[in-house]
Amino acid sequence: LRRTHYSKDIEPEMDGDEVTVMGWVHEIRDLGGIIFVLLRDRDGLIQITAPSKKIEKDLFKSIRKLKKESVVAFGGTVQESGKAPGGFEIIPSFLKVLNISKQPLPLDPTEKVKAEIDTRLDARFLDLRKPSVSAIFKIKSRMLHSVRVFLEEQGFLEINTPKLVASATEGGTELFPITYFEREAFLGQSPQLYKQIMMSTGLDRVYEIAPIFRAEEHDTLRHLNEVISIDIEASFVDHEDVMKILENLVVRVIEDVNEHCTDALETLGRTLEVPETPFERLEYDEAVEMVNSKGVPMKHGEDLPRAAEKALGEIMDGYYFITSWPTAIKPFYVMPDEDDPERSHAFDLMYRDLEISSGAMRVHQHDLLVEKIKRQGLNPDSFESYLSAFEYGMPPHAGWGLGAERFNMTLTGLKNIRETVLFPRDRRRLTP
Ligand code: AMO
Repeated sequence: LRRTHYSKDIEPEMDGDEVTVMGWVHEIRDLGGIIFVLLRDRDGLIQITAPSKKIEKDLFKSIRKLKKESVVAFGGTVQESGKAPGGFEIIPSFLKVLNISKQPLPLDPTEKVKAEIDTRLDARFLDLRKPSVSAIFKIKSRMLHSVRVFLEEQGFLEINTPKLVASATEGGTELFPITYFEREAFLGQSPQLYKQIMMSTGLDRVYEIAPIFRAEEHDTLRHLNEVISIDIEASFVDHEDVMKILENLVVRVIEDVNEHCTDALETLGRTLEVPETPFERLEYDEAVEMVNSKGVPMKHGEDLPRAAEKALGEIMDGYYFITSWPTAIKPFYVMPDEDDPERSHAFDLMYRDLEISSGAMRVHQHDLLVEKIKRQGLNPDSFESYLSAFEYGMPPHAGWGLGAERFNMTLTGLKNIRETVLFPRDRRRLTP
């Protein structure tokens, strides 16, 4: 028994053709003398139309006994039909039940009955059968594919760095400690130190798409404890150069998603406009003024509180950069501005009120780096293997990290980051 066609491969013009289709029983409508079964596969629905007068008695009986979400194979003849999805139906000649689904279902894949996010995540395998949920992951897959193609075109090499690590990179409080034989170790917060070490190897431009782990205690719609980070690092360039790469990447991904994910976007009711480049660049000081002008109190020198991000999101539409961040609130590896060391060459990429990427030109001088590590209250000894790469010829370099889920939120329009991860990890959730 072999599948001959997916739903998307059958057209009304195939009227009269014999096909075998496989999938899940989405819905059954039994009108007595005629039964309609909607069969669902990855890309859509197929209507199976079974009139008692036209098909064998036994077959009709077994169709009548079908249970929702059971896995079946139907063989039959394609018949043009204006009313059915895709403009065709199948008059069945055989049915094979491949697996029966238990009843009742923990949630309704036809989406007639809405479910809370926790119920959905508990029965995620069923939730993912909904077209509006699988659409998110079709877009995510295309997004990551497009990122890889774009970065390879720009001369980047894909690398893999360890996720079992010895030290913090993004500040000590957000670390997951683990037991590594006799020692303490951590889950990697960012490939930051490794991608910088790679700049001293001469490989020049690298990227990594991999999980990062953050022990964020807070429960928000924008934070998870495990996310995918798209990281790049490039040599002999500055922050402006990597900001250009980032904005061009965003544009390319949107173009590709528009071209290849038309059905998924339609399912989500989403249209994506291709943004114009260069994206607007706001200096940190200007951003603070704008936030204050909205009546949100915030001092120069603080990181943006949530209320400030929201205020900016009301003023700014689409994607924009915030540049020239205070050196004091950015990590030690960020290069201070030569003319005003209180300011740095760090930037964030925002989409309305959501930060989707951070990056910077980096400190490449060993002694300045040691000084900055100390100034942040950290011990340079715990960065020995990182620091030694700066003693034997480290070129100037810059890079960024782009959160794959937050980027996906900007494409899909979703407000809860949990929806953009197959099996999300938050403060309360470690299964499935
Ligand atoms: P940062 O810590 O800003 O920078 O992380 C980069 C991007 O990763 C995403 N992100 C998260 N998304 C959801 N939940 C989280 N808990 C979470 N943490 C991070 C965000 C964020 O903008 N080393 C630097 C990058 C660099 O300078 O190259 C870094 O990790 O989208």
